[in-house]
Amino acid sequence: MTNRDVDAVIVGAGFSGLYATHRLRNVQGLTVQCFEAAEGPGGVWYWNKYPGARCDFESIYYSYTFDEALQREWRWTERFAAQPEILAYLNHVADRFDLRRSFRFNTRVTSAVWNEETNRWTVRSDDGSVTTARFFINAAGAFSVFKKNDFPGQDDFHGTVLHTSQWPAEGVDLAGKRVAVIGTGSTGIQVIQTIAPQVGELTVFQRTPNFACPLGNRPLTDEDFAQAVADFSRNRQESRNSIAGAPYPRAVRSALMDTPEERRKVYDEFYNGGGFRMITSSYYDLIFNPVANATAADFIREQIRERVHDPKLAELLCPNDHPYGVKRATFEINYFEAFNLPHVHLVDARTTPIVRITEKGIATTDHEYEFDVIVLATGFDVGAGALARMGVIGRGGRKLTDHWAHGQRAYLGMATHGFPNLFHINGPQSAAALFNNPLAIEDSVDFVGNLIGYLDSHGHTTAEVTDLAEDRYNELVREVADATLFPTATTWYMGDNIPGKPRTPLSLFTGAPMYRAICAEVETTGYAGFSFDGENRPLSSLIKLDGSAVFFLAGLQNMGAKPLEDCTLEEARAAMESFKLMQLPVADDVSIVDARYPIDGGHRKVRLYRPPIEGPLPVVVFYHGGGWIGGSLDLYDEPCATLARRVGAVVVSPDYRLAPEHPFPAATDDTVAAVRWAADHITEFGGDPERIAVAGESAGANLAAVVALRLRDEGGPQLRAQVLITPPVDFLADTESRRQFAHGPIISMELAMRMASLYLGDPANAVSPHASPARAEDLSGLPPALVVTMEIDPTRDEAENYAQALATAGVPTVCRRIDRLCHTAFELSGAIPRAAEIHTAIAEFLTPLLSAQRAATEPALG
Ligand code: N01
Repeated sequence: MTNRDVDAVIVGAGFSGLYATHRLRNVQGLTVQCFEAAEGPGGVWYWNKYPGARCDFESIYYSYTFDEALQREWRWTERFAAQPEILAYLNHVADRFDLRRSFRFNTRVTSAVWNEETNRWTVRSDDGSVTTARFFINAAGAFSVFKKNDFPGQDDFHGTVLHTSQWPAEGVDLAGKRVAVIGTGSTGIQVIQTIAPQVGELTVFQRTPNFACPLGNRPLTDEDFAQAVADFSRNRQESRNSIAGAPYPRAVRSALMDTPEERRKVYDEFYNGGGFRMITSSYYDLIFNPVANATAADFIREQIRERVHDPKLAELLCPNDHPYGVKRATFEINYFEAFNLPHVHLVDARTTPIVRITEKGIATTDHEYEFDVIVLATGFDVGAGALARMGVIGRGGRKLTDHWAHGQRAYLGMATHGFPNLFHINGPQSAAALFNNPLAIEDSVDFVGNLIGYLDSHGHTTAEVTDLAEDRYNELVREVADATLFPTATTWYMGDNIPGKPRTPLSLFTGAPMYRAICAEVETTGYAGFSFDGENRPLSSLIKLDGSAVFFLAGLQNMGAKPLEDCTLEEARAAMESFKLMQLPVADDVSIVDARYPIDGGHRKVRLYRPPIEGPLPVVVFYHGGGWIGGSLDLYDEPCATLARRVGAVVVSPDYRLAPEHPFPAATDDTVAAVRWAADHITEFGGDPERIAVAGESAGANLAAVVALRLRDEGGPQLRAQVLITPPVDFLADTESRRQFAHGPIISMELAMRMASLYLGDPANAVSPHASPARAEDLSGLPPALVVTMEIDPTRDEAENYAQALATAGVPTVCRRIDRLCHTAFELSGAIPRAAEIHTAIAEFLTPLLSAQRAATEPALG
């Protein structure tokens, strides 16, 4: 066999390998050598020829989008195509784009070694050839290694044992036979429902019952197809912006917002709607809120009980040890009805586990069953199992298997530290598990293709993810998983369906739009997290961000929430209020009363929060955020009640006039008036007027800083302290953080500027110290300050500069930067658990300053 030197070696001829070959060879003009162990193209769709194998994503979505003509010319015959049709499609693609000539079929890669002298991969294959290449592309897929049989005794069996992914191409005659199926995942369900009517006796060994929902398959009519063709470009666009990568209706409500009757209607519609709609389109909180999830789980169990005649059997088929959706959603066609057939039996392999395969069949802990055929539908060593078996050795002689000894990890699911110029397509920790695979594959290949283009156009030789980036991304994947219910079950999603395999989430569980946004940010920041010829690029914002915040932002994207920049004033106000849904419950031992404070001859509302503590308490007057144009007392109920408990203070939260209806300086007049009212009236509410601090978040923090200035200059009352959480303090600031986080998250500079201009009215007001306190000539004599900043926030640097200026002016100042959090984390306590760190910082700062002892020994500062 001739040895070759090429630009790229590609392994695999499934959806990934075929598109990678087209993109790198036909579009980018690289030379490629591709390997495939099978005799032809198809990947999983080549190997999985078991009876009933079928895609559970609609085929008009589960297909390539890179070529308009291809989309139009391939006429799918069913809504959910069966394996032979998908295999035919992939063969058609191979021919249409002339891909076969780049492949060596029936050939396995046996080793791939990085040569540090030549900066090339040396790839050996079992046909004896040696190929050298700049790039090594792992397109072997996540499901190419099937799970090793757990059961001893397979060789003793006198009948046939078949794994579903090794099904003979010529088929197996099961008519009249005694057949066992082990496993009731996506595959087992398809096999069982398909062979049940054909076989003599069917015995299903079920360890974990499944929340299977109807697939909803039917022939694709000419009308359906014409419609699909007409909608292709819109659908593809919409798909990439939707959680699962298909244009399904978006879930925009919590399951807990609806009555049981309303929920039933929703579940009825989506249960019967087919495909992934039940999980992606009904309610947005099924995947992270156990109470919401239980409503869907109950509904599905009810359907099972209605469909299976024998109540005991129905109960056995009802999943009850994991939430709905945390194991990969499964779909069925009359699966449950199969168990109504007299020759179909169910063995509960959890209470009576399988012990071994015997000469005659299968022995469990209480019985030996006799069979002619045993079908193993026991799943796969999911992830980059195939690559791990290829003897991959990277820089410094490091084996990939050693690198992954504690779990498979890959930056963006595409790159591994220590393995330069090796790229995975939909590798471990990509978002592919919840993302329409052909689209995910196109995105991943395009990213790699662009990265190779970037390398070449910038004269670089190698690209490798940095150690830091790989670690941080792995941590992000774990943090996102922890924000969901996925870790509550043992699954291939969590990497632990194989005994002994380390538990690592194998997917980023954000849904497609956030994963795509992360990749886009990496790309537009010059491949953040990569190292080019040893020169490291820093991490990008979304990768640094706490996983719970990323998951929250992903939720907004999945719902199709309008970016605040695109909202009208009313929409922006409503969007801000909706954050209330993302808060912990308000502490119920904090008493809340409303009162009124006078301003300009009228009155405004003020809300007081008192914790269950005896005696006159210190007072914190807290100003809510909302960009001076929105926010409300209601929105800040939870942060204020928590603050009251954590500090042991009466928290006074005044309403103030908002822009643009009431531009600057209306809000500052109101906030000053509110403190004065508190000083005069707080004893009526159990507060101590001698111990008052002001605090605020975001725009409210700006107002708190201004209040401190004005009270100093306008005759008090004296304040004990000021707490400024993410304060914008200079409308004209030109800082690194404003540039670095110009696009957010949450607050972009475009939005900040728009809100600022509504608030300021006349732009000349920007220089007033009552709008931009950082511009005050003298900061001395102000009360002690706590400035809390978030690492990933455009206001970070101006706030930290202000803290520095306060300290320079002699004001006792503490500046706390909370790493990896973003603007507005303070009011997202339910979504971002680390918001509690802000309260901790405030309590640590305020408790000594507001203590009664301090009042007895020294006068309040200020
Ligand atoms: O594998 P699985 P799969 N004793 O791991 C059971 C894709 N797919 O081949 O849950 C007894 O999901 C195991 O039980 P438990 C899809 O992504 C797609 O079905 O571990 N039972 C489980 O019931 C899917 O997720 C399509 O307790 C044992 C089953 O075997 C992925 O492939 C179609 C056992 C394995 O389920 C894998 O699905 C088919 C033991 N020792 C598959 N070991 C499409 O439609 C395992 N089990 C696109």
